[in-house]
Amino acid sequence: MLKKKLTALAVFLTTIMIGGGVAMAQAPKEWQMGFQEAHSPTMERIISFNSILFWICVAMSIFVISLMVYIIFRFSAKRNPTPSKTSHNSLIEVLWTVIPVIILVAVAIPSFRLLYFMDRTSEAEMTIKAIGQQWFWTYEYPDLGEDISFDAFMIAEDELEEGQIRLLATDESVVVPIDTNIRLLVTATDVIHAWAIPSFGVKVDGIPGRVNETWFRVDAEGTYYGQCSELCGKDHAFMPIQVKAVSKEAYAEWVAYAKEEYASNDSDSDADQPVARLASAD
Ligand SMILES: [Cu+2]
Repeated sequence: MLKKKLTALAVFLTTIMIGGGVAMAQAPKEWQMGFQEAHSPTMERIISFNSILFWICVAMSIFVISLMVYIIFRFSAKRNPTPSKTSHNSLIEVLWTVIPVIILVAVAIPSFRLLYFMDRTSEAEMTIKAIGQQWFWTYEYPDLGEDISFDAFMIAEDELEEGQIRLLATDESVVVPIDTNIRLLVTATDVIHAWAIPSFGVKVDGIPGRVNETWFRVDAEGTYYGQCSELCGKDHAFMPIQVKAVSKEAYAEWVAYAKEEYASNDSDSDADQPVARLASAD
């Protein structure tokens, strides 16, 4: 039994070390333009929908700017000393109403389709509950059946270790298996927070007294970072989210570890997660 526990711990620690160092991590980069890489179906669709919208914007901008340049040039006071008195043109007025309507409807259809796609999955294989608090996240794994629950605090700047990212690394990670449909439930205990991971295309408000739902399916092992995305008070910027996606085998090992470490935790686990770790100096 003890040997089994130790093996589980060793595998888990290896996973953590790999996850924290060499393995792929999705976080903001200096001078980054655009999105972080997509690693969940929702984000893949957001990025492809965004590129359609982008080219529609480019086409419209070119069209409008060319018209303006033409008008400024062709109808200047010098080239057009006696302006025409035209004030109505039914054909043009119908066109500049109908064409934008067609464009808006054409954009709305894929937009709503995506909205419903990200809303929920009918085939969730597991559930994670994220609870926003001032100012950290509590996670529960209700499927594991043993009241698995833990808090994740940001690691303060002066406690950062090699490979940990300032303002994004947390002391405990949300560990998930790859290639698994994960239902995410989000709520809060005090004020409104929002659980967000750019690479997953997830951004869901956690509202006291309500449970919001979304889902994600991670396609690659690695560490994914996000932040609370609803202004929630003075340490809003200091309650990041760190997700470690691991193979299904490593996840099974982690579950064994979690059942030992986090099951119905009350007093003892608070010892290594003091509130003092929060960035607040006051
Ligand atoms: Cu918050």
